[in-house]
Amino acid sequence: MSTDEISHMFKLVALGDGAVGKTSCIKRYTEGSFSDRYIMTIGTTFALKTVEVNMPESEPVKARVVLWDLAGQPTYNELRRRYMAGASMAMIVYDVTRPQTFLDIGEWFTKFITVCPNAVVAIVANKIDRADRLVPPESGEMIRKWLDVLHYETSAKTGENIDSLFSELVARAIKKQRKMGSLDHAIEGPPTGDIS
Ligand SMILES: Nc1nc2c(ncn2[C@@H]2O[C@H](COP(=O)(O)OP(=O)(O)O)[C@@H](O)[C@H]2O)c(=O)[nH]1
Ligand SMILES: [Mg+2]
Repeated sequence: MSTDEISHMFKLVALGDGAVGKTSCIKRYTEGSFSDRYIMTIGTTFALKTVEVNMPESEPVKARVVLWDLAGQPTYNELRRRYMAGASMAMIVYDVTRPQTFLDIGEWFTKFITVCPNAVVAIVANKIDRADRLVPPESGEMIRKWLDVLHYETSAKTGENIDSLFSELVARAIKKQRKMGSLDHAIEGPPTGDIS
């Protein structure tokens, strides 16, 4: 696949409490693999993925996504802001077996949307393969309506809904960019024509 066919570049950040499955979701999506071992990510890791998205009413679009994966929760606001800055999309992940990680979603959302008010956000209920699930699907539905975001139920282990999550994020980001582009144009006003 040659680079010149790629028409969009996006930054995606993974957010959410520790051990909810951020790294696992990214790994499943970019490498198609999963590990049961918990390896704490050190620092920030990046993954690259080229995505072809079928858009309604236009040709398929090729986009390159840089996925940013930060280890732990940065305690310094400035560090967290720099990590989030310039992102077109965020996935905010919680673990359906740990209710506290669900309760923390609101805070992650507020922090992110303050830095990137125009980004597309997906709230991700991960580990749905687990039999000891405690956070019901209804809670996710509630947060989807409340925050007006995308909501996906996933398992990085089985791969369920992982591809659709990322495809939808990219498709929404492309749509948003197109809309914003035409807005810019509207603000600039119509071309004034030749002054010769
Ligand atoms: N059963 C199950 N375990 C998962 C899933 N996603 C992640 N895990 C496990 O949860 C732990 C933390 O995952 P990790 O991706 O490192 O979390 P992170 O700290 O948010 O990046 C690891 O032991 C993973 O194997 C999932 O969908 N199902
Ligand atoms: Mg991680």
